[in-house]
Amino acid sequence: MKQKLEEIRNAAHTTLADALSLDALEEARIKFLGKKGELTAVLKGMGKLSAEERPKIGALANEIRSAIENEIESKKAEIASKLEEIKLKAEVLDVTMPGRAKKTGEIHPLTKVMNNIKETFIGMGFEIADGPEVEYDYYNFEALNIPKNHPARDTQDTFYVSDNIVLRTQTSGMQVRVMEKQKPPIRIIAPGKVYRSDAVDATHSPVFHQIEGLVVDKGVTMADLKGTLEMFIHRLYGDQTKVRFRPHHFPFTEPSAELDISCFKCGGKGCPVCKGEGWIEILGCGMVHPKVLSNCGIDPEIYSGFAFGIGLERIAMGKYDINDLRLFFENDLRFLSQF
Ligand code: 2U9
Repeated sequence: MKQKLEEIRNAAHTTLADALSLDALEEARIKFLGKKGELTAVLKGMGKLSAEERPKIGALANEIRSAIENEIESKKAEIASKLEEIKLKAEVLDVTMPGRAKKTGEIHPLTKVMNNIKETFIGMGFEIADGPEVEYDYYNFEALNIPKNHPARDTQDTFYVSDNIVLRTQTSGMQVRVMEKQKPPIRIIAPGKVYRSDAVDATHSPVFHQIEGLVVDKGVTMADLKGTLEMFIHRLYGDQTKVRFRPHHFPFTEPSAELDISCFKCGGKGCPVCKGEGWIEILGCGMVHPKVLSNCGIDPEIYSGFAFGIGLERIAMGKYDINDLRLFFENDLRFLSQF
């Protein structure tokens, strides 16, 4: 038994000397000192020893146990200090290294133009109306005087979620909702994404942005429409910009017009930007159709109003001299970081 104990002492010493990690130390402790360990197994057999031998072997076993325990403890300290050393080396900070600049995003050019237009109208007393992009056919078409068989449904062909739910083709539905709830005076702009079933090319995208405006009150006339939009254009393009209204047709306004501005590049002389015309089309507008007012619960005999619609991409393309609409949506940082 004495020999067995000495063998355990030697085996434990060799194992511990080779141990390189705290896990290996724990494994060794279980192997030699654990409940089912080798030393314990020897101690369990001590009953068979003579009364003379038992205390001697007992003393030797205790000595070996504490020798192994001490060796484990000192090895533990050694490994821990090595680990600490490795950790410190890995964490060495070179304070002379140049810092890494954090890249922050830019505000998207469309958002910039959108904010600019919003601020201009807020400055004129308009409020912002926000609403759903997934809209009932009724709010997107019917209430706006565009029944099921109307040709305007072709030019505003959209994505149908179901028979009576569409992705909105214009933000007008929001304005219908405001009129249903709120009595005039109403002065709102409805900005946001709109959708049309168009193939992608340099001037078309199935998703684009609009800002529509609506003013309804007693005695609102075409003169209010012209004055408001002229002031808006002057804020956006400068006071030198000339404005003209060309007759047009929209189902939801009567009379309707398109607003052109004198070319911001050549001042009206004619150049490639205005295709030699001297004028650039900016937005559509008109007096709200009496039928649309009554659809929304507003008496057209008492109230009148004007409305307008601005395509944001067209404005941003003109402002930043961009010739391909797709650039707005590709998220190429080389493009986006220019604004
Ligand atoms: C209500 C009544 C009338 C909104 C209007 C336009 C004219 C217009 C186009 C601009 C470029 C659409 O994005 S675009 O293709 N819009 O020309 N929009 S009047 O008229 C309304 C809106 C709401 C209740």
